[in-house]
Amino acid sequence: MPKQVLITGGAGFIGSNFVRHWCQRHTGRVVVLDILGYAGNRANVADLEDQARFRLVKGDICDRALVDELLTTEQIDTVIHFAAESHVDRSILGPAAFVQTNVVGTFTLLEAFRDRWQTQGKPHHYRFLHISTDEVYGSLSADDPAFTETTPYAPNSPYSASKASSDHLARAYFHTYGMPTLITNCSNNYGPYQFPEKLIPLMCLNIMLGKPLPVYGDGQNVRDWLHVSDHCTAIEQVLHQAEPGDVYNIGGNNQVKNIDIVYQLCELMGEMAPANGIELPKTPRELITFIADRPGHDRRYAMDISKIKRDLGWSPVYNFTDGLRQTVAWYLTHRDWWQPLLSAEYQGYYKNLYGDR
Ligand code: NAD
Ligand code: TDX
Repeated sequence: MPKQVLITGGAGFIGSNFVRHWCQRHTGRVVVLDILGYAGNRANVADLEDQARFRLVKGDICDRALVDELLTTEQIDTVIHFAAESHVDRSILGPAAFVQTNVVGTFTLLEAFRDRWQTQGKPHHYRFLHISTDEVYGSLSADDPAFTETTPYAPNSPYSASKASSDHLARAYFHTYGMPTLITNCSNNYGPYQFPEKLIPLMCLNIMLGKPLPVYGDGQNVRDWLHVSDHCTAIEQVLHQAEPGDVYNIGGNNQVKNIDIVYQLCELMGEMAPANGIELPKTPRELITFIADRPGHDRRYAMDISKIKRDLGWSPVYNFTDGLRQTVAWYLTHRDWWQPLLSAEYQGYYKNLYGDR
């Protein structure tokens, strides 16, 4: 029997990539619940809207009545929960929204799902997959081993603290009620449709626009980068193969320093922009600007992915250089997607975040 899925946050970056991935491989109802705020964009799923089995609902995961109604009328048996406030810098400026959506919103979904699962007689095939992050484990120094599923939580930003709280709730619903929750903790994603507040798309756009490339601190912070398509296959496998209550780390085995990514993007843009008929206003490397560090900036993340490899047979397939090249090509050829995000509607948002730079 095909799964009837509710995908929260499905018009954001990873969610929309996942919805497309899922629709190409599975039949059954697909309902997306997204508030369509600054990071949620109807255009991200526009190509799916003509499918009768697909429905995009604009709404808040904190709205219990709406969530109840969707779970019931759409006969949902599987929730894949991406919806979140996702940007660390914004969580430093305004943590309240992170507690509301990431903690209260996740709690609302868990309660609504528990109600439905219980009234339906606790069917064995029901699943609640909570999508989380490597940031809940805190920061590594250069020589520390990578995070495993048993590394103690040590979140350092309001974002990661709110994600950690929601992970604990998802875990508790399995242990207390036996509800079939699953948790995945993934490293930094990159790829098409990422909102240009995050490192890679921000640098791509600023190179095209001739604006400074703001690098925090000394640029030596390390992230473990994974192509969003690899994240989608991991989530799909966890959903199909994992046991209720399982937790899986997902990552790219691909640790890169921020400054090295910026250098690579400068090089790729310099090479690929002219081939796409785009004249860059300035030499990309000259735009690199070191700025004051992000408060509480985690130094290094790295994921140990041996558990998901061993149990589920999942491994990332993208090579970082190819993935970055594909991503740069996407931003070069999708000005119609990102140009509206620079409009007056968003100007206040960027100004709050980056001042006048
Ligand atoms: P995103 O900001 O692009 O997307 C989040 C989506 O959630 C947006 O479409 C937004 O409109 C929606 N949303 C926000 N508040 C909502 C609310 N109250 N009700 C309904 N919808 C709401 O973020 P993303 O990068 O796609 O991240 C998706 C998930 O993956 C998040 O849970 C994030 O913590 C997690 N994650 C992200 C990364 C990464 O590198 N981007 C890595 C690991 C985990
Ligand atoms: O302008 C910038 N300059 C800069 O040096 C930005 C936006 C970022 N950076 C640095 C900060 C980080 O060390 O680049 C690194 C990556 O930054 P982000 O893209 O903001 O990602 P990060 O803070 O690592 O968090 C991301 O990965 C884990 C996602 O935003 C989270 O949602 C996810 O959970």
